[in-house]
Amino acid sequence: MAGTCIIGLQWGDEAKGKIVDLLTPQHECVVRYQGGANAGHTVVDGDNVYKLSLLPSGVLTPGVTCVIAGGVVLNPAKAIEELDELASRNVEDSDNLKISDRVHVIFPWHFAEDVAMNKNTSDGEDIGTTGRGIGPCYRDKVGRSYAIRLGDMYRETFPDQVRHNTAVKNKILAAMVDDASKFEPLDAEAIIKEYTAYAERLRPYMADTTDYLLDVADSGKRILFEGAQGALLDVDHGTYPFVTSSNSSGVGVANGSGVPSKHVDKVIGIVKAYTTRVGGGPFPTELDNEIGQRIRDQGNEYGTVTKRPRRCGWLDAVAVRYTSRLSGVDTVCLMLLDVLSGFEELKICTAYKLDGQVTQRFPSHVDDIRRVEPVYESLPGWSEDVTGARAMSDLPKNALAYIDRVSEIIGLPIEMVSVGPDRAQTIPTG
Ligand code: 2SA
Ligand code: MG
Repeated sequence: MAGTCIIGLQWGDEAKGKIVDLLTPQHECVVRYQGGANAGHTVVDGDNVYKLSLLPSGVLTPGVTCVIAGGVVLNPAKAIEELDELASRNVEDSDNLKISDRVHVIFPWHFAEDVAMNKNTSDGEDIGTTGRGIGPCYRDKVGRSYAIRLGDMYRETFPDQVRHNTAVKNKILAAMVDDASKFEPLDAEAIIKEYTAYAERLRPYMADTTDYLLDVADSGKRILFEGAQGALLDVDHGTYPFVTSSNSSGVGVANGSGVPSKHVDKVIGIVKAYTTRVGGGPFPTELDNEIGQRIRDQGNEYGTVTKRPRRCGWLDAVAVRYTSRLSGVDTVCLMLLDVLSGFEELKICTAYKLDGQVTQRFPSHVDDIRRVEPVYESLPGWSEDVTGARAMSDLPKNALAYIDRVSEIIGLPIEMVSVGPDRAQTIPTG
């Protein structure tokens, strides 16, 4: 047994990066295994704020090996940009990063397709993707015809692969844009030049990470699996089609990393004390009013990657119970509790009403999720600022009651409570 998983149980932005950062020193390596540069992990250490979208949050801890496993889609420019930024801040990196030769690489046509496809869902509502080429790259990976993996970029055949793909993608893109006369075709030779330079820069990091991780797991050393996005964005089990294109719930750990689940002995679910969502799609407890705006202001709820305002609402315990079961969660960290300070009344959604029936089931079809009416339980709020709390005994009585009730409703122990972005603002409950 060797693995701990950190999984977001909502629609992302649960502050997973903070918990990953906290637990990293107890692990031999930290692994990103799905998603790409659509994630936004903020780690705060004193006066230093690090915003990472692709590199594992563990790169901030010297002596820990960081792995970008095969299930990730790699934006090489972004990886290099983050490496350069860390180097300029004297954060140790180069010996400690391994990037799988199996990762699929995001090319310029993927960005262009992402923008064009976003507005063309069969559902009618925009997905509101991050525009980072994630969906198109995963689609090509599964489709197998126009995909290029990191390991391919060092082969003689690479330039011809790019020429072939560019020719086909230019036709597809011309057909997708509204005004074909304004379409500027992608230039294969320029892409070859740009990406060959990326490949050279990333060469020292490339490795067979599946083999490496299996060796680490077999030797019983500890691995931390860092989930990106949240379980409700899981392509198979989330609010499809308003999801990302990878398995962002706990079920994705084995397929993305290549490490079988028998090596995982602890799954930690990360839950915000309320709910947020960026992009389109149903959101039963959304507060499209002044309470939602107040949560957004108090929680600074804007996308790390795209700066988009996040939609805000009450804690949806039906959704969290579903995603915690799906992800095999053992314990929960309750994040951003401080954001709820100052509300007279707090609400938790304990059930849904659908077609007159009260249900605990999280519906599988997006139209049913759109139609559910949340059943709320009301709890008294607290007026005290809790950001200075360092022990459970420092928290107001109503905050403690809120934590207990959340734990009871979702049926899981809460292991840690976070009252602010700093490492020090994390309170173990036990
Ligand atoms: P994509 O780009 O194909 O993955 O978008 C598909 C949907 O997944 C959502 N998504 C996210 N939701 C929350 N946080 C994410 N990361 C960034 C952050 C988002 C940002 O940490 O703040 O900066 O806007 C993330 N990544 C993807 C996305 O909104 C679509 O609904
Ligand atoms: Mg985020």
